[in-house]
Amino acid sequence: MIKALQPKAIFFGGINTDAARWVGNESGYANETNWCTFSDTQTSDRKLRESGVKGGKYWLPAEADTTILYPKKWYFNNSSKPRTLKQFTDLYYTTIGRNAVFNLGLSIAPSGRIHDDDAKAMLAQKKQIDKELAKDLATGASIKTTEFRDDSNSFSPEKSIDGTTKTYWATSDGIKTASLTIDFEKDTTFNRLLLQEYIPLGQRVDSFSLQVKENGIWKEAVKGTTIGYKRILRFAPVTASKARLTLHTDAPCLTLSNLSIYNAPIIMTDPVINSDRNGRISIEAPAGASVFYTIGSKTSAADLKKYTAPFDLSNGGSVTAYAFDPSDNSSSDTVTKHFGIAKADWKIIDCTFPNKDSASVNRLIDGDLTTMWHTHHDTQGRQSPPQSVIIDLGRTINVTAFTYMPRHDACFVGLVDRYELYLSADGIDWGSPAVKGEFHNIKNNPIEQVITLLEPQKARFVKFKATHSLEANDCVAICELGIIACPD
Ligand SMILES: [Ca+2]
Repeated sequence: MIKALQPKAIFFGGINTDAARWVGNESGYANETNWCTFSDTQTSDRKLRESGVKGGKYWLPAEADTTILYPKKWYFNNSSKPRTLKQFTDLYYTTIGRNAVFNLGLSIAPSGRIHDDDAKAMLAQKKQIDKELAKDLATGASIKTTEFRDDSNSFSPEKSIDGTTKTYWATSDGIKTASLTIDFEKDTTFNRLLLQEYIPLGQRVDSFSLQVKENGIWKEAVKGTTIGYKRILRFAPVTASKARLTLHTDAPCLTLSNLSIYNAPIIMTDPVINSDRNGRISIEAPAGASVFYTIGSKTSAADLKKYTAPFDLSNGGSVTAYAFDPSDNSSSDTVTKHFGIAKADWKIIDCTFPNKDSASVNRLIDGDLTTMWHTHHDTQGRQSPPQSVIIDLGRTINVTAFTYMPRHDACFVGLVDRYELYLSADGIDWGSPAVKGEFHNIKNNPIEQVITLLEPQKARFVKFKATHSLEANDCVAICELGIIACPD
C-alpha cells in the first residue's frame, strides 16, 4: 500500500531492493570503502553491509544508525547523557562523511519532548560542523586537469568547484586515472577534503589520493578508496600552494561534481591528565593544540611550561594544565588533577573475593581508572559487602589521604557508597579504622573521591573494606584505589 500511495518512499533496512541498506552495526559508522551498490538483501554479514558491493545488482545506499545517548541507550533514562561534542562530530564524519545516510536515535523524555540536553547537543553539533566546513578554499582557486570529456566546457574541471552538484567534471571513455590540480596561488592551510561524485551516473571511483605542494615539494596529504555521493576526510593540517587530486576507476570514465577544501578549527576540550602505574604523567589534548602545565601548587601563568613528553611524578602530587589553540588563540579551562604515589611496587596480598576472571582484584591497582574489580563470578555467584582487600605498598609511607574511583559505566550494581580504611605497619595489627564514612552522592556523581585522614599516619599495609553498595547491595565493584603521601 505504501508503494501505491508513496511510490518514492524509501525503506530503511527493508528487504526491498529499492530500500536504504542497514549498515550492519548500530554504532554510527560505515566502512571507509562504501559502495552504494549491494547484491544480497538478506545477508547479515556485517562487513558486507558496512562496505557495500562493488558492481552489486541493486542500488542500496547505506544508512548508519546509532543513539544520541552514550553509553548507548535507545530509551530515555536519567543516567545517560548525550554524546560529547567531539563524539557527536565524529559521528558526522563516520556516517555522512563516508557516503552513508545518518539515522540518529533520539530518546523522548517522559514529558513527551526531546530532552533539553539532547537538543543542545544536536544544535552544538550543527554549529561545529558549520564551523568546520565554513569556507571552501577551492572556490575561487584556479583548477586544471589532465583530461576532460570531448574538450567540452560542459565537463570542464571548473564544474567540480562551481558550488553546485548539478554540474560535473567528466573524463572521456576509457580514461581510468586522471588528476585535478588546484592552484591557490599562495600558501594555504587546510585539513579537510570533501568529494562528491555525480551520483545520477552511479558510483565509479575506486581510489583517490590528495597530494600537496608544501615548500616546493609534492607529498601525499591523504588518500582514500570510494567516494560515492559524499566523502569527507580529516587529516593533519598542511600548508601548501597547490593540491592535486588523482582519481582511479574501473568504470568507463570518471565524474566529480564537487571538490571542496576546508581548514577546520580544533574542537577545544579540557586536557586529560593521566598517570601510569610507574607514576609517569602524560597529558592528552586535542590534535593541533599545545598544552601548558605545572606541578604542585603554583598555578600563575609564569609557572606554566609547554608539555612535550611524559614526566615522572612517582611520589605523587598535583598537575595543573590547559590546552591552547594557536590558530585562534582559544584556550580550554584549566584543570588540576591530584595523583597518589606510584603503584609499581604494590601487591595485593589478601582479598575476600579475588575473582580470577577479567574482573580480577589486581585491577584495583593497575593505574587504569576504567578497569574494575567486582565480586560477581559465573560459578561463585555474587558476594555482598562487606568485602575487603589488603595492599602491601612495598615501603613505609606517611599516608595523608586515599583515593577511590567508583565504577562509572552508567551501571550501579555494586557501586560502593560506604567504606572503612585501615592502616598497619606490619599487616597484622590493624587497630580501628584510620577513616570510615560514606561517599556522598556517588550515584549521580561517580568521579574519583579523595578522602583525607584527620592526621597523617605511617603505614606499609592498607586494608580497604567496602561495607555497603547500591542497588541490591549484593555485589561490590570498584575501579581503582590510590594513596596520597605527605611530602617528605
Ligand atoms: Ca583499575
